[in-house]
Amino acid sequence: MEFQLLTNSPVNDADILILPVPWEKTVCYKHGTALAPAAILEVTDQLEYYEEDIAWSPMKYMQVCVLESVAPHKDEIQFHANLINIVNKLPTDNLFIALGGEHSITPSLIKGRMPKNGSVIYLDAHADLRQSYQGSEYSHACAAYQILSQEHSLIMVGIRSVFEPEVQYLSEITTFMDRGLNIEQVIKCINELTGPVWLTIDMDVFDPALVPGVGTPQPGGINWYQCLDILEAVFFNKNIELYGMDIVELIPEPSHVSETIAAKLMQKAISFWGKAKGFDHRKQNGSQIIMDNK
Ligand SMILES: [Mn+2]
Repeated sequence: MEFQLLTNSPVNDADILILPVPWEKTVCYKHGTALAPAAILEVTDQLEYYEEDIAWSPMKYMQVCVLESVAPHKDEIQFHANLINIVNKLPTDNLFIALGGEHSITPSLIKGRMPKNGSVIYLDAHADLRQSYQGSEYSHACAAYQILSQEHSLIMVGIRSVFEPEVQYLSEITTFMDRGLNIEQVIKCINELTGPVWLTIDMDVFDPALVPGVGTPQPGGINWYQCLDILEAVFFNKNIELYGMDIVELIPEPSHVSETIAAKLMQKAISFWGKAKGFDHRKQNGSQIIMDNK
């Protein structure tokens, strides 16, 4: 698979690593998230190379590699062990973006890639703080609890569906409930972060009128520009080290709007990261140039 139909660079040369993780095991309502990585990458073909917010063409300056998809496994414990092992061996001097699959992949991605005592910015409609769900502690409903168990702190944004016993945890972590969300306060909180950071975006954080293609939709939700404001705050904070991000819980749908939003979100992340790292002042040796010279 490719990003914007660009030839994949060797893993060690790539500035951007994209890992498809089509894992779907514990979803409880609508199915299809295993199809999301391929659907998101397919619609990247419809995006312009030029990114209008920063006003540059990031792929003229950066090389991209879409890695081989992580294979599913009938045993979920084995699957997560494989996933941790795969991401642990990848080079770290890059922007790492995993495409889910369900939200249960996030704790394993973090475990394989980020040192302890980091901060995880968690955009989601649901609190995901159950200790186990339907017999599995690897359920997508437990992802945030697993992250807490790994000794990371959480900043949760967009929450609007909570199981009563989760309330106790929510009160102990930084939580921005969806109703009355003050995006300036979220940005202030992100600006104050230091050290290791991970960004996880459950696509159900968006208004389902905007992104209907999710497994467990909830009314309310953030809009496109609020999400971009959060993204900018993360990528332009020079006091953090971003170990990676993931986009999860998308289900491709007939209009392709949901997967287009996920694809453009990925492009914005690449653009903001590249700009913050000063790639726009480097030699033009990116995937787009390599392709044009072929
Ligand atoms: Mn979630």
